[in-house]
Parts: sequence; structure tokens; C-alpha cells
Amino acid sequence: MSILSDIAASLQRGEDDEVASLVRQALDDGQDAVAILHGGLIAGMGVVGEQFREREIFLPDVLLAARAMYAGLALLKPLLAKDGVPTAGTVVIGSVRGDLHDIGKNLVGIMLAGAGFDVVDLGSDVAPERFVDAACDHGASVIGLSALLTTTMPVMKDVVELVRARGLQDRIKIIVGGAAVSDAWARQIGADAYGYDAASAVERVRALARTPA
Ligand code: B1M
Repeated sequence: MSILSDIAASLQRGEDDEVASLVRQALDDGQDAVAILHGGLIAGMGVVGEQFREREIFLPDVLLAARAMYAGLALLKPLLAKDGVPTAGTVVIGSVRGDLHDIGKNLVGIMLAGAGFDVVDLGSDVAPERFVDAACDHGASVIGLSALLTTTMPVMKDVVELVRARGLQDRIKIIVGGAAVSDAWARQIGADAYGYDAASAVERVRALARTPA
């Protein structure tokens, strides 16, 4: 087994200390941080999601896996964000109201900061008004919304509508993403962009931030 599959397996068992030590070892061996993220941490969490859906594991197991994911992510964060040149603009991000999933959103925030954006992270379970108020307060040109539940996706539409109701749609662009979301959904609710993963989110936000108001 490769060290990346060891990391994935250890994450599935929820072994946070072991994940941290394997990630450290992989970095010492010269493995690339992005490869460790995708081949180890995200791959492991993908299996956890499948097992949870099939009811082979239960919520406490998923929580342990999430804790292990964070243990690995903490070590990769400085490397993923290392290219940062803080001049690209300000982005407000958060997981929408009712949604407590924040791992993917945090990853998007790390990668945006690495790409030189000032990131205002509102956390999870964020009400539509808070997104729009924060974007105005911080002079952000982009709001990034994350949702992992089909039940919380509609909140994204509320944010789009609130931006329009306040006449801010030319100044503030909206990107949506998260496992529950698709490009078709983004178009359906009138969002300006969809990010499939953290890397594509950075590309889309770059394009949105360049769009003249
Ligand atoms: Co939950 N959960 N969960 N969960 N959980 C899912 C999402 C689920 C698909 C599992 C399943 O059934 N297979 C399912 C949703 C079903 C649905 O609605 N279709 C589900 C459920 C049902 C629930 C609960 C309702 C369970 C319950 O209570 N009975 C509950 C809801 C709580 C709530 O939010 N109100 C719940 C709770 C939890 C935990 C708290 C235990 C934990 C979250 C811990 C945390 O985030 N701090 C958890 C976890 C870990 C998962 C799974 C297993 C993994 C999610 C994850 O972190 N993935 C997940 C199954 C899955 O998705 N495979 C599942 C890794 C992360 C890197 O990927 O977040 O997709 P992801 O982010 C990606 C992209 O989506 C994208 O980039 C990221 C990096 O590539 N992206 C963006 C994300 N946000 C973006 C924003 C962008 C652009 C791209 O622009 C702004």
C-alpha cells in the first residue's frame, strides 16, 4: 500500500493522530501537498461518505473521520496557501443556513487565500442577510456559498434574491458549490458561477473578480 492509501484508510478509521503522523511522513518523503490532499484525505472521506449512505457506518464514525481530516488539513494548510499575494480582492464565504458541513468550504477558503484573495469566512449555518451584510461591510465583490445537503440548497437562492432585492447584483457576484450542488442548479437559481471543487472555485472567483461592475 502507498502512504496515500494508508492516509485514506487511517482517516476512515477516524485515527486523527495517525493521519497527522502519516501526512507528516508523506511530506518528509517529498510528496506534494495537493497529491496528499486528493489521494489521501479527500479519497478517504469519499469512502466514508459512501459507507455512511449505505448505512455501513454511523454519524459518530463520520464525526471522527471529519476530525481526522482536520488533523491532516492543518498540516497541509500552510503549504496549500503558500503562494499568496494579497491583492486579488475580497471574498466572503460560508456554509448556508442549516448546513454544518464546513470541511469543503474551509478548503475553498484556504485555496482562495493561497491565490491572493482576502477571505472573510463566516463559518457554517450562515443566514442570507449575514452574507450580504458582510460583503457590503468588507467591500467584497464575490460571495461564495457552500451547501452539502439537498435541504439547504434552497438557501442559496435566498441569497441570490437578497442581493438582487438590494440592487447589488452588478457589484457582488455569487459562486455556489458543495456536494449537493451542480452547474445546472447554479444556473437555475441565477448564481454567477459554480465551483466543482476548490481548484475550480479559485478559477471561477478569479474570473468573477475581474468582471467589471
Ligand atoms: Co453529512 N451528509 N450529514 N456530515 N456528510 C453528507 C453531505 C451526505 C451526502 C452523506 C450521505 O448520505 N452519503 C448526506 C447528505 C444527503 C443529501 O442531502 N443529499 C449527509 C447527511 C444526511 C448529514 C446529516 C443530515 C446526518 C444526520 O444528522 N442524520 C447531518 C446534517 C448536519 C447539518 O449540516 N445540519 C450531517 C452531519 C455531518 C457531520 C457533522 C457528521 C460531518 C460534517 C463535519 C464538518 O463538516 N465539520 C458530515 C460529513 C463529514 C459528511 C460527508 C461524509 C463528507 C463531507 C466532506 O467533508 N467531504 C458527506 C458525504 C460526501 O460528501 N461524500 C456527508 C470532504 C470535502 C472536502 O468535500 O464538502 O464536498 P466537500 O467539498 C468539496 C466540493 O464539494 C467543493 O470543493 C470541496 C473540495 O473539493 N465545494 C465547493 C464545497 N463547497 C464549495 C463552495 C464553492 C465551490 C466548491 O464555492 C463557494
